[in-house]
Amino acid sequence: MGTALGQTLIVMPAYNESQSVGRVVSETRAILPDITVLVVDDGSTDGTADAARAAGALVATLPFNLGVGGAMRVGFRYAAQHGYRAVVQIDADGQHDPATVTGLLDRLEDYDIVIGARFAGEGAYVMSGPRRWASKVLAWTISRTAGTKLTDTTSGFRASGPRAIELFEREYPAEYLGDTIESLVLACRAGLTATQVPTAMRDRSGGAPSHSPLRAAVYLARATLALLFAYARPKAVAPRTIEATA
Ligand SMILES: Nc1nc2c(ncn2[C@@H]2O[C@H](COP(=O)(O)OP(=O)(O)O)[C@@H](O)[C@H]2O)c(=O)[nH]1
Ligand SMILES: [Mg+2]
Repeated sequence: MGTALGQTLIVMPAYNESQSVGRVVSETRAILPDITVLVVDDGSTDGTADAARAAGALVATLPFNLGVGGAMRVGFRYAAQHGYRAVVQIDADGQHDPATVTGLLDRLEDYDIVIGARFAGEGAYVMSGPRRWASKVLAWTISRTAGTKLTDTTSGFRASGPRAIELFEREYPAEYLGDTIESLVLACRAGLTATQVPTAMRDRSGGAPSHSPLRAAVYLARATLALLFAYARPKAVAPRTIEATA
């Protein structure tokens, strides 16, 4: 048994996802009874907040666009203040299957962070070109830091347990790509543990991806830089709960 659904907060970063967010919230709530869904509407201009609310989500509306990392920080802060034991990040475009959330929660028994990894054998999701190579380099480097094999460090489908919530509500990287790569490095260097479970990736159910082909082309350079910055930063102070158990 993993963390109870009643103690789990789903955090859905959303930027102009009015075409899909309602459906994704409804599906998530139908599959996971008792779950609370917090949509962080990041300065959308298309009615994302109303669609999310109509489907039964709590909505935090940011006055202007902060990016996924800034939105996730809001989610972690909310979770910490309201005593949630787990945060699961799910994209608002329908690519992450809520049916696999319980599989992530089960692994939180033994790890602080559980990544829903896209190319660990499930589904047919393929990356191509520089994005694929960047992912391989990053996965290899971060696996060394984490002390375990992680193959998909840029996945936005993740579960975080109590120690990770405590760290991330204080410090969560908000710069481009930091929300996935740098947050993992930050956590592992602070002594938290991470693992992955294979998950299938579905197609977007509407709207447009935020990564254009051009953005994907500069991915390698920026991701490598992001990683260098992550290692250049001083180590984060371990959360209190770690000290208590040490
Ligand atoms: N809060 C916030 N969410 C964003 C932003 N850009 C994208 N997202 C959300 O992040 C999730 C993943 O974005 P997406 O464009 O699908 O990225 P991809 O799946 O990696 O191609 C979706 O739920 C988006 O709505 C942003 O600037 N702010
Ligand atoms: Mg997507």
